This record gives sequence, structure tokens and C-alpha cells, in this order.
Amino acid sequence: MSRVIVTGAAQLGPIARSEPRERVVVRMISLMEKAAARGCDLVVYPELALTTFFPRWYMEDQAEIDAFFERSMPNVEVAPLFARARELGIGFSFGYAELIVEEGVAHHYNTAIVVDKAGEIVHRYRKIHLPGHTSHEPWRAFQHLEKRYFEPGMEPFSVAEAFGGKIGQAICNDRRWPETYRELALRDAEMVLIGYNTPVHYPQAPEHDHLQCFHNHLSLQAGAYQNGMWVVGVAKAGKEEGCDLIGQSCIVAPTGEIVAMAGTLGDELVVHDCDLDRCTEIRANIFSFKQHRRPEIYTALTAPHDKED
Ligand code: CDT
Repeated sequence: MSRVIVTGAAQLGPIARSEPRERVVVRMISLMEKAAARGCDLVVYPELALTTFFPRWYMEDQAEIDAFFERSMPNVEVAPLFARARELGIGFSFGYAELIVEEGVAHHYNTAIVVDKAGEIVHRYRKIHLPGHTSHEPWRAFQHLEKRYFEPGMEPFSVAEAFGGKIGQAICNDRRWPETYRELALRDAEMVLIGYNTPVHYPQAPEHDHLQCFHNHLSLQAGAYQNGMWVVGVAKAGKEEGCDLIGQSCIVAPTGEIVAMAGTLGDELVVHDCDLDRCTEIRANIFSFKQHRRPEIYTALTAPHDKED
């Protein structure tokens, strides 16, 4: 069986607060059709792909907040994406705000799923590293209230058998943490799918604004190389409701090289033939965990925090 996954990174341009999900789904289907025409097995969309990045606004009304969440998946608005994918015989992944009720208690997660070529959801991931803040901070040019609107995912990073390989997921801020990639690599991931919404402006350290694209690729490339796996990073990009989001969606080989990259800040597809067997170039050699890793010495890595940052 071929170990090549022809992979499309399907960057989305800005989504207006007023843009209905149906319109976004039409945009996603258009990218999916391009991906199918280019022979893709898998097309990867960004974090919170169905709506604008709503954590940039402070809201108190739970009904207003919940309007950005999906209560089931696929639901009626997203069903056309699943149906078209089945017709085209293509798999996909995307992020969305997930609202579930368990034993009468509502839970809100920043979630991403992988859907196989038969239209089955084969992997679900709930964002572990939630950035931002919980209360209104009017000094900021815009809010980043992920810690207010979402609970952190409590399930460990995990891997699905799909597309002839082992596929893991992470979401946006997770990509900055080396633990994300190492956890996934230790669970044998060969490809990690990561959607993001990253503002150019970083309110706490605006002197780093010009480094946002650099830090994006630095993290994705280091994660790929140091763990010998493919990494697919996909942006929601462009000026969304006055907030500039970085683009530069890319596919990174296990060597850490960027092999495909978006050149715009709009809806754009980039494609690469990702040969999963190339993971061995790194994992059997420089980063052979079995031969060279020293987990018995790394005791601080999983010890609980005993001091403030
Ligand atoms: N969506 C997301 O996680 N964005 C963050 C923004 C910086 S922290 C306020 C990121 O890590 O890209």
C-alpha cells in the first residue's frame, strides 16, 4: 500500500462576523474541489474554520456566545461539506467550536476532527493549550478570550490510523509547545495537522509583532524535525474584522523543510505528496528515541509546577 498522502493545506481568508456558516462551507467546498482535482487524499482546514475568530470579542450573554458553537457534527450547515467529500472520495480535517451537554452540564471546547474518505469521523481532538485571558481587558486592541469561552481539553494527545498512516492533531497555540509534538511522536504519529488563527499584533509584547510569521514557522519546522514527522500548518489569514491574521500556511517535511507554502492571505490551497516513510530518515537516525532518548533523566518534564512563572 502506498505510504504517500497527497495532502492539501486549505488556508481560509477572513470570515466576517456576519458571514453565515453556509457561505463558509461553500468556500471550503470550492477549496476541496481544487484539492480533489490535484489528486489530494486529505485536505486540511484551519482552527475554528466555520466562523469568525469570536474570542476577540468580550461577550456576557451565553446565548450570544453559544451561537458560535456547534451542537452536533456534522450538522445541517456542515452536511454539504461531508456530502461533497464523500462524492469526491477525499478526507478532510477542520476545527470548530464544540458544545456538548453531558449529564446536564454544558461543555465548550475548541475542537478539530479528521474525517476519512468514507465520511466517517475517525479522530477528534480538544485543544489542550488555551491561550489568552478570562476577563475583559479593555487596554487591548482586541480581546483573546479563549480561556473564557473554552474549557481546556482533558484527553491526551492521540493518534488515528487513517489514510494508511498514523495521524495526530493539535490546534494553534499547541504548535508553540515542544511537548505537543513529542507526545504525538511518542504515540507514533507520522503526520500532525494543525490549524491556527494567529494575530500579527501581540498585545503583551508588541515588539514581537514582526516575529509572528517567524515564530510560526520556527515552531512548525522544529516540531517536524525534532520528531521526524510531517506537519501541516493551516491558517485562517488576512484582515478579519479589523484584526490582521498571519498566513504562510505550510507543509513541513520530517527534515524540517517547508515543502509547500501559501503565498496569499486569502482562500488558497497548497499541495504536497507526503511520503510517510520519510519519517524513518529522522526517526531511525538522529532522533531514534529508542537509541538516544533519556527519559529517566527528564524528571522535571512531567513534574507538577511548584513555582509561579
Ligand atoms: N488561536 C490561538 O491559539 N492563537 C494564539 C495567539 C497568540 S496568544 C494570544 C497563537 O498561539 O497563535
